[in-house]
This record gives sequence, C-alpha cells and structure tokens, in this order.
Amino acid sequence: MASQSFRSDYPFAFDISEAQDINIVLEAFASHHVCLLRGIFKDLAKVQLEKETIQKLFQAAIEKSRQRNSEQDRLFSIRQQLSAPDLAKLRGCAEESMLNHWFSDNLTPAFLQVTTQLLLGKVRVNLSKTAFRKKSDKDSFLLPFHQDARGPTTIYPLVLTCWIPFCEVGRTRPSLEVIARPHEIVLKDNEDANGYRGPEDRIKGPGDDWVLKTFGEFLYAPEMQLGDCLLFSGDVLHRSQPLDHAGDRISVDMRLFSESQKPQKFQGDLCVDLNQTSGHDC
Ligand SMILES: O=C(O)CCC(=O)C(=O)O
Repeated sequence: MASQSFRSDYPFAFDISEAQDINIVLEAFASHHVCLLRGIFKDLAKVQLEKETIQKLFQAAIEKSRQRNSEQDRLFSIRQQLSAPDLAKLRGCAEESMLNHWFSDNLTPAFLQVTTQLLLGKVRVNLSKTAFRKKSDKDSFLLPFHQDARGPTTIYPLVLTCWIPFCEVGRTRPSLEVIARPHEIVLKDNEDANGYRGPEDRIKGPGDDWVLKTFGEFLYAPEMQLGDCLLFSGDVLHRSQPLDHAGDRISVDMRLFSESQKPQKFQGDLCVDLNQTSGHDC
C-alpha cells in the first residue's frame, strides 16, 4: 500500500518508493488534480551523484531547444511541408536522447505506473517544454499563478506537468505553490477573471492577489527535496513560491502526455518515451 506522506497536512502527498498499490494515489489525484510523490527514483544516492551531469545535459538540451524554436519561427511557414525525417534532423539532439535514457533508467516502476494510469496510455515527455530554472535565469525564475494547459472536461488530463526539484525547496529556495482543489470549480475555459485570457497568457496570468483571495484556503507550498515530484494536470493553478531572499534553485518541469492523445500544440516538438530509449518527434 502506498504510505501516506509524513506531511499529513498535504492530503495529496505519498511515498511511492515501495508502493504495492497505487490506487490511493490515483484517488487523491482524481479529487485534487495534484499529487506530491516522494521516492520517485530507484537509487537516490546515484541520482545525487549524477546531479551535476544531469544539470549540464538539461542546460545543453534547453539551449538547443531554444535555438530550434527561433529557427522554427523562421521556418514556421514551410514547417508543415517538411517530411518527418527532415523534421527529425532539424531537431536531432544527443542530450535529449541521453536524458531519455536517464529517466527510464532511474524512475521507479510505481512512478511509471501512476503516470500511465493517469494518462490512460504509454507516457511520452515533451522535452521542448521542459525548463531548468536557476535564479540567474532572471526572466523565468519566479513565475506568478498560471495554468499550464486547459484540462479536458473529464477527470483525466491530456497533459500532466511533472515538477522535479534537484535540491531542497520550501524554506530557503522557492518551492512550487499549487491550488489543490477539484477540477470543476477551477477556472473554466475562456473564463476572463481579471483579464486572464487563457493558458497562453502565462506570464500575465489571473493575478496573484485574485487567486489568493479566491482560492487561498487551497494553497499548498510543499517542502520538497531530491527524490520528490509534484505531478499535476494542466488546469491546476500554480506559481513559484515567492520567498524573500530566495536562493538558487534547480528544478525541472516536464510535460507528460499519452501516446494516444497527443495534444495538437505539441506537434513538431521533440518528445521522448518515458520508458524507452530513443527520441522521436511528436
Ligand atoms: O519552476 C517554477 O518556479 C515555475 C515552473 C512553472 O510553473 C511552469 O513552468 O509552468
């Protein structure tokens, strides 16, 4: 049985390192649309040792992804006409396939099981949407409340965000704050509260004051460390924890989706299978 986390004030927190039964996690996700999973790596000591390498891999992959994106803007009009192999060449990136190996080698079977069940299919990761955040990256370090994607009307999400800190967060380094409340009473499609135009309006967002006033009682700012992740569906309002004098923080946010339900907007992005070894275009 997945054991309830030591933080009993987070009704959505679970240690899955030795999980036999993930139903309890799935039930919590169905009601909160967010789960804090602890023990997501098979061998924490190994991950601790590899941290620096992983960070470099991510940084290189993200840098290449940014270059590809500006190239992509330029090529946008002709992109539709490119064949799949040409697109693959345009996007080929050794770091991304190495990261792909790394995730499949290091994540626990329980993590794969939870994500597979939530997405109702084989899990793919959109690496083009992944970010590795550091304080020195001033433009994107602390984000206000926003949603990553509009959720569908069922309880099952098309896109899951998987947020993994590579250091302790929540006290001196900013954690991720989430509004954990049932889907049907979170902002609806096209709702225009406080000028919020939708998920694309990421930086403007609905306004932190408005979110806190409206949903403040559901705000959680979990303390997390290496080996934990926050998994949530696209409709969940979240922001970087606004800590005073926040220290450097390294974290990764990945977008997971089901092979059988690829979101249109991921078309052409570089995606990898969570439990296979080669990268492909979406
Ligand atoms: O890492 C953070 O502080 C914010 C990440 C985030 O909210 C996002 O990328 O959607």
